[in-house]
Amino acid sequence: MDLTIVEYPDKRLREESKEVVTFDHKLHQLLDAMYPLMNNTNGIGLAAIQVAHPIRALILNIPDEEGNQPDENLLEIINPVVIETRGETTYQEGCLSVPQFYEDIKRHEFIKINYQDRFGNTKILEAEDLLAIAIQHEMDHLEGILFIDKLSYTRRKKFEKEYKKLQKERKAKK
Ligand code: Y12
Ligand code: CO
Repeated sequence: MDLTIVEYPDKRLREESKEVVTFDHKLHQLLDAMYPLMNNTNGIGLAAIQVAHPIRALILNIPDEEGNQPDENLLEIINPVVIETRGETTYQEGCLSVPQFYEDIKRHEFIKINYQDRFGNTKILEAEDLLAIAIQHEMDHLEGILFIDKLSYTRRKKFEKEYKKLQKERKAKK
């Protein structure tokens, strides 16, 4: 399966992702194709909508203390629902759909979710720190929300100007 990352300001990123009801080979094929794309771009999280599949599925691979991302750390999260949150934390986030831009974003420090795995089995996950942040970032994608939507008015204005310039430079390089 050939996948490419949809980049801001593409309107497809603004769609609300649909619940996954069929846990079949097609879903597994999509998840399997998302991994290499995420790994090859140094990503730690990717939602299906970022590869033009607006379904409630996301993958994560949080680096360990040495900065490695072994396959054992891979997480597939389907149809997640938040059941508990606690605390507040700020982290400099980036997104594969908004290349070359990073900004401090406030999130919950702890999150407990209910979700399904690729076979439709229900699971519960308690997460803190970077994993909790990544889950919240990716779950926002399922609602068509990007981390840049959380910037102040002035910061967003500055971002739009800088991003347009970057896009022009990237186009010229191609
Ligand atoms: C903390 C903060 C954000 C998340 C969401 C997942 N975000 C990512 O995985 C971002 C990856 C990323 C990778 C980049 O590197 C390449 O594309 C090679 C990158 O750099 C450029 O765009 C040049 C930007 C973002 C989880 C946890
Ligand atoms: Co993102």
